[in-house]
Amino acid sequence: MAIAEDFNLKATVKNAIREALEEQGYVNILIAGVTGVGKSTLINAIFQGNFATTGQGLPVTPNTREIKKDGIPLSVFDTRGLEMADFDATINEVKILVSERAKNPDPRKHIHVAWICILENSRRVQPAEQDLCKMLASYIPVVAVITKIRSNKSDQGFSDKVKELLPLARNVIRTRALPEEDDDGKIKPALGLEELVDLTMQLVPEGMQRAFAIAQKVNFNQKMHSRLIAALNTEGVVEAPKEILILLKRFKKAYESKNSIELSESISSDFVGDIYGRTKSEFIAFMEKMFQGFPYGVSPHLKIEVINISSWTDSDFSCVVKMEANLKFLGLPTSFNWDSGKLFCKTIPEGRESYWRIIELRKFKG
Ligand SMILES: Nc1nc2c(ncn2[C@@H]2O[C@H](COP(=O)(O)OP(=O)(O)O)[C@@H](O)[C@H]2O)c(=O)[nH]1
Ligand SMILES: [Mg+2]
Repeated sequence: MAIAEDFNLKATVKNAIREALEEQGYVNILIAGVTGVGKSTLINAIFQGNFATTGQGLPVTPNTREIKKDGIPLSVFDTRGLEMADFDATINEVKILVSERAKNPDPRKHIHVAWICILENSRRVQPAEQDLCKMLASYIPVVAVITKIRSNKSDQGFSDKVKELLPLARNVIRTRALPEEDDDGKIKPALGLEELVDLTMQLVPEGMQRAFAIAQKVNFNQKMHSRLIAALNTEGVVEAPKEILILLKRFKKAYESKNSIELSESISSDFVGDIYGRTKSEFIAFMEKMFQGFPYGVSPHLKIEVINISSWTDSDFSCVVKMEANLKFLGLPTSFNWDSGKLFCKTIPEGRESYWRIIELRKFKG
């Protein structure tokens, strides 16, 4: 038997994703705060790949290191030195860094957002933090991040105090980067990370949002992902009778949602074919294998075109179709394109509700 079209899906998809990634943007985040406030821990809790613990980063100023990692479209500029007596010098270094970068014609080089971290336990906002916030806010959005919060109730007016003392910060987010065990052995979960990610997402420029979505790990499977996927939308070009239209739309929908069970409902149990399977179970197995070959974040799009109708009765609708699939990765079009060529497709009404199903699918010769 010949299940044809055994194209090298994995390699092709990988290539297409790599190309798409090149257009995804790049995010630069500045994170500042006194030593021990929890910057590195926060970075690791929010970003992919143990971000802060791998490598020292490159010093870009005496008190700022740039941390980045292969394959992640993010740089974190980790600034310390706010606790030093001459914090003015640190703030000036950062000012030069941010303002010079802002002049770069490539927006991927700009610093896009800053987090200023303040320890909840300190109950104080230092003059260094106030000066830094004021300076940064004239260039980029600033978020005040309260770190190592003890509980939801432990704030006791501290957030308001931070808001008052850092009036230019866009918001104050309370966080706990590490889950903790309390005295009774109960685990207290990390807190505020999603909120910080959501707010930051809104603050980074649109062209960098996808990069940020990829770099962070807190919210990948939830809102961000669906937001990106929601942007996808292609309608197949179909001209056929209503029943066939419904069938092809169901087929398309099942294919696009990588749902082999739904797909199976569009296929007659008496299916015969010579291209993706000889029988229904072979056909479904082929599709299943293909769906599994699509990595996470990849969504297939199927365009079905009815080229020619050869039979149109109450019990048989036969036509020549062409299917074209392409893949999007996190909403980005990739160069992946697959064309079925001309296929002969026979459909019949089946079952009690006379629901039309595909009973034959062959390479069209002619
Ligand atoms: N309990 C608790 N400890 C934390 C939290 N965040 C950081 N730490 C601890 O605080 C210490 C300093 O954190 P680190 O991230 O190195 O601070 P940095 O100097 O600002 O980078 C480390 O021992 C962390 O484990 C947190 O949310 N809860
Ligand atoms: Mg650190």
